[in-house]
Amino acid sequence: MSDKQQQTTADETPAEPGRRKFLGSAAVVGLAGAGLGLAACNKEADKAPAAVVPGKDAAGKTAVAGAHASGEVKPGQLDDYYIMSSGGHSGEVRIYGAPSGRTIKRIPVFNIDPMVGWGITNESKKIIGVKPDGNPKYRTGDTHHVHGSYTDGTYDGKYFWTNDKLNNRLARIRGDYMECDKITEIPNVQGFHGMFPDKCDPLDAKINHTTRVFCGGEFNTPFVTRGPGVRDIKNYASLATCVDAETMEIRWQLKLDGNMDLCATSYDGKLAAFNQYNSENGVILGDMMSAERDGCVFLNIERIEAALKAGKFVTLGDSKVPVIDGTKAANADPKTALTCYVPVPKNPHGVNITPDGKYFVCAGKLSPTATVIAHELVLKWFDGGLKEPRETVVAEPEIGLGPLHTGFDGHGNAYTSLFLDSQVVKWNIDKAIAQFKGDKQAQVVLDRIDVHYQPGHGYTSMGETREADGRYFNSGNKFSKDRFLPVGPLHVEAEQLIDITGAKMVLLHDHTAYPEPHDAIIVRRDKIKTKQIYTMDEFPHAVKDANAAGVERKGNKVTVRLMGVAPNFSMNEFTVKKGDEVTIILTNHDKVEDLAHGFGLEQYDINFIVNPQQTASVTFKADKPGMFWYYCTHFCHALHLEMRGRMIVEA
Ligand code: CUK
Ligand code: CUA
Ligand code: CA
Repeated sequence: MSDKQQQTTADETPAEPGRRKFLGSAAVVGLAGAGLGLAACNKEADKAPAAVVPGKDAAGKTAVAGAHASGEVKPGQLDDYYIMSSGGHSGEVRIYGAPSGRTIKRIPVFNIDPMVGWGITNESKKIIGVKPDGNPKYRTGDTHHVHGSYTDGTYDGKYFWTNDKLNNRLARIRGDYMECDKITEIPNVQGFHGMFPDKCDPLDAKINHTTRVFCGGEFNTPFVTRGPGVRDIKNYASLATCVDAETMEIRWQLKLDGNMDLCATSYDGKLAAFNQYNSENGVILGDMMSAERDGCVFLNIERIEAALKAGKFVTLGDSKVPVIDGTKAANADPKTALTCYVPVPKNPHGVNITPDGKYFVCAGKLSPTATVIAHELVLKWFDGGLKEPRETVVAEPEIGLGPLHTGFDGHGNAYTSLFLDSQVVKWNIDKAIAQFKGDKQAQVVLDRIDVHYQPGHGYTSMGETREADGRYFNSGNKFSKDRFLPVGPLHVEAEQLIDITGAKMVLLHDHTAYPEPHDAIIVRRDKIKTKQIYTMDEFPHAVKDANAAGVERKGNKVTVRLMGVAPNFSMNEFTVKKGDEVTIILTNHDKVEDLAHGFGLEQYDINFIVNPQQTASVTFKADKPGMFWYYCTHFCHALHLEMRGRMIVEA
């Protein structure tokens, strides 16, 4: 960060007179703070990064400003972290490296991707679902959140999930191949937005890993599906959905007052929290903003599961999913309530839990505050030990304008994105609690940094786990004007990586993201163990050898079994008849890492790849007579261009 920028931060203080003051004090703290200050960071940055265990410094201690502290990853060096990022209305999930910001992978999920053949191959269509005409049931999606599976309160690298706000689906990505393996459509909801896996099972102390994924319905939706009733908002409600992490089947839905936006789960498995901005149940903006307070609703998982077991549910329309009543009216008695509605200021956005599991932080959006709710007090309310849900609030500091999402460093500090201020604010949770109790001297806000511009999500390295390490905060900014070369009307998004190891935040670099990511997680690289080569046996239809390869006809159904070995397909030519339904099955026999083959079929709109030892297939109608080249689309060999053959379609 330049001094000029520092200066700008300090000078732009119209909204908050105290800002100038604390910045002055923060500088002192920075100098006094055990070598963690700005100067120390910069010194580290000048050194060539040493080879270290991710998250540790060279001596094996938890890294402060260790390898790659400057944000530079030199050629040939690997990043320390994976950023698993949503792709917004591109419908995909992306993987970036941190600290470099390099894009390492794009994982097609709800979109169609010709590069890998997602939505084109039979295997991917089976996951997406198809219409009667054989085309994918949906072509588009809108991913906002990516969260990983947990064991012992930290990532186990097994699965990652993402939501589709547009067509209301939950998708799972396998951590070993980093590919989508299951998609579940959620009935009865619209605007499936917040999503979070649980971290252990409150019903079984032995289960310390993720078994459920909670999904929020942001838009209030009619409970009647036909007739004039669909206009009457009295029929509207929102549902939270619980999906089984392993089978990806829906376990239950819970009817709630207001709506559900983002989600966070407790480390003990007992609670799932959703912030609500539309407690008014409005359908126009003015109505949604009319109340001074909305809420953060807590789900008592143990009691909901018990209600399910006791058969206390209904079903809706054609759906067989059990719907349990979690509305306020039905849950007035805390001792039996399934839900606790905690009032928080105006249209909150975002709820996050601290790495020690003690507090939920719900940001204000239209209020300049963040509300801190104590986990143990929510449980106390459920035990009948508190009069009002609001008594669970232990702090509500003013932190800046348009607070949205909060990350944590594992040292008691929170980092909240301020959309309107175009800043990230660092504040201390214990100090906020002290201030709430009446300590007027408590210095809650510790630092601010300008970001460019208007941040949405921000998240810290390992910040959603017990292993939050306080190294990086990535700010996902929604606007990037003047930050990159102009490329016409559509602007790329500006992601900014911030070093949070010191008392003051330091901007390391900007990197770009194709529109438009929302949430992401930063996962230490040792948590993820991928496989670079498939096993041929994973594919029951693999074309294993020359005996299995060839053309098989059954009536007008023709199956063409091909093997790919660089730089050859096992057949240079095959013949079918016009009107045949042709299935092409291609197995990549190369075992070399990074050696993929592609299959493009001229004028038939077919395009997919097979990674080493993978099998994929496509089915199409041979409706055009003539000769059509098929060729390898993925550069595999010096003779890659020669890797091709002819499909003859006889009239
Ligand atoms: S939401 Cu986009 S910035 Cu969909 Cu998580 Cu807050
Ligand atoms: Cu095979 Cu290019
Ligand atoms: Ca509201």
